Amino acid sequence: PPIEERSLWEDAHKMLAKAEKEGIETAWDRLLQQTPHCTFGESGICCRICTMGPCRISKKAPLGVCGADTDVIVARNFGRFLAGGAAGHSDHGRDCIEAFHAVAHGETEDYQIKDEAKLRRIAEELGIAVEGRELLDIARDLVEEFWASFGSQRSQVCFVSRLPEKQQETWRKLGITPRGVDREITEMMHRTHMGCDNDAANTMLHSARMCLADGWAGSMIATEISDILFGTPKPRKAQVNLGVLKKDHVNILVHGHNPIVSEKIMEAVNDPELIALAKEKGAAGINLAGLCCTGNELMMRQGIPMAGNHLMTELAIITGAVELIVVDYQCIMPSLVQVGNCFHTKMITTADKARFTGAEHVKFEMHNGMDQARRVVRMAIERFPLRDQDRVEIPCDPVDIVTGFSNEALLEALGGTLTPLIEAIKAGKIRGAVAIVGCNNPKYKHDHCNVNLARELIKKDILVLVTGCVTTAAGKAGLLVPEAIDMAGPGLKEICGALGIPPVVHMGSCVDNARILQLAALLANELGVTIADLPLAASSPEWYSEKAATIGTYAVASGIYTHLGHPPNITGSKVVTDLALSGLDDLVGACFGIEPDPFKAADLIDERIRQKREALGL
Ligand code: BF8
Ligand code: SF4
Repeated sequence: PPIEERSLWEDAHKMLAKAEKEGIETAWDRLLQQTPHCTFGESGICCRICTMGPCRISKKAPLGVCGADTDVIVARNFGRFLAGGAAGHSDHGRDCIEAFHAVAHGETEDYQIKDEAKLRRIAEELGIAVEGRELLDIARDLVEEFWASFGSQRSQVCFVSRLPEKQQETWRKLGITPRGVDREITEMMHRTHMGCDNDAANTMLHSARMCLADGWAGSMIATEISDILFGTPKPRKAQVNLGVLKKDHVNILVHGHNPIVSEKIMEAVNDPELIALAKEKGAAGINLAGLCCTGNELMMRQGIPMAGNHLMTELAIITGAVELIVVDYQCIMPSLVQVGNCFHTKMITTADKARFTGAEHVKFEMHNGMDQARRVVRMAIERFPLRDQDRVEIPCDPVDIVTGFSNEALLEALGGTLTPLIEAIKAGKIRGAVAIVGCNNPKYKHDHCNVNLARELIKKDILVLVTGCVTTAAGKAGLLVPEAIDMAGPGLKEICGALGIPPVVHMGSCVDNARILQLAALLANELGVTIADLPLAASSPEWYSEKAATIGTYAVASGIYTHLGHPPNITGSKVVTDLALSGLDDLVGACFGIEPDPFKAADLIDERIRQKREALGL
């Protein structure tokens, strides 16, 4: 498509034009080369699970060599797809426990406990004695509790206790109460080996269980520990888009997911010695900006600006103003190495589990995080004299946003209890809430669906919560500031206006969707119902990743109707598709809905919220 049709944004248009002029390839070019996509893969009916195959299902050949039919093949492929997502989030959570463990056992001076009150509160919630005990004693017990949620074989993961009893009962009856994170993921790999779970519906139920382990443990533990170690987010101002890069500064981008690396880079950037070195090299200072989810983590807690979301990552380098990009893991396009090579931009990897050929590896460990961060920042400064200022183009001015709405901050804005929110919902001033989450995908006009869905929903007096890459979209559209209430319906405008919050509320990164699960559970407990009874929904309009599908599945399994812009690769199976689009509704009280058009999607979600309100007698 022409450049204007590839993205909603001016900064993207300008960088795409620059890429074209300078002959730099981007995801959009490669999508064209890959189109049309293989229809067997797209509908999920290609099986590569054993070497009697690969098998692909057609009219002529309706069964694989082993006899597996299209339903079994689709369910197995989808189960493994979801396992990838659950493993990604949860292994991020595991790294957070590693850091927390090192702090609790005095093995590092590079990380500390920033939110003592939250540590005590969560320990108490999980039944750990806190009265009269040393902080690190409590921390060590909490670490063990978290490890147990990964390694446990028989007991449920820790935060299932946050759910209403009635909902826990539903899960027990269905056999989907998640045990240890690692057990559920391993079992999925076992079930989908040739000759094991050959019943599509049964595989799907285990998918639900495994994704719940991610939502209510892997991701939730990641969020809670990140708050304990780096501070629980509070509302604060920040800025978004490529305009946050500075022509006269050393520009460093952090990309990936885990704040354990990016928080240290942020500290190093503020080191007076390194700032002096940058000035020696001719720069006015050092500028740090985020990309994707680690950008969300830094923005939520520290107000560090956000350069862009998933499809902006290549384009950020194309400004020519980036000295260095430092990454940990997930959603990092390997092409960034090549795009960086078109400029003076250096790419640094930090995790042994995510190395990129052509990038330099600076391994971050618990005991050396600060030293390594300084080393990386020094490397960035050394690159500054190599920059060709004639090729630099910073395409726009930044847009202001307000971020930092953890549940703790939301409760504070509400005056300490959920009552004002519940009253507003009962009165129909806020008709419901929708979490718009997830990614970009070059198959869509970048951010068109993310932004327009949010705009349509707030017009209908529906509060919107955003995380992940939708955050940057909403921010660029001017939706993350209190003044955005002028775009909202009258009820939402009144309530958000009185509270001084935006109608679209930023709740964090993708693992922070756990905050939304917790909020849903708090509301359900307060009202004496289950999450499935609430006027809530979720949406991932432009999703691309395994993790996004896992989030969607744990949302549905938790009772939250979830809209997706396009289906996963499951359409080759009627059993799996029907379960996803309606069957799950009978089991867990929610299902998926598919609609690529954001305006129609808003109506679909609105109708669901209307039904939920009606069932509650509202
Ligand atoms: O975990 S929203 S493109 S960056 S997968 Fe990735 Fe999607 Fe962005 Fe964060 Ni989430
Ligand atoms: Fe073919 Fe069955 Fe092997 Fe899959 S598991 S590749 S369907 S023989």
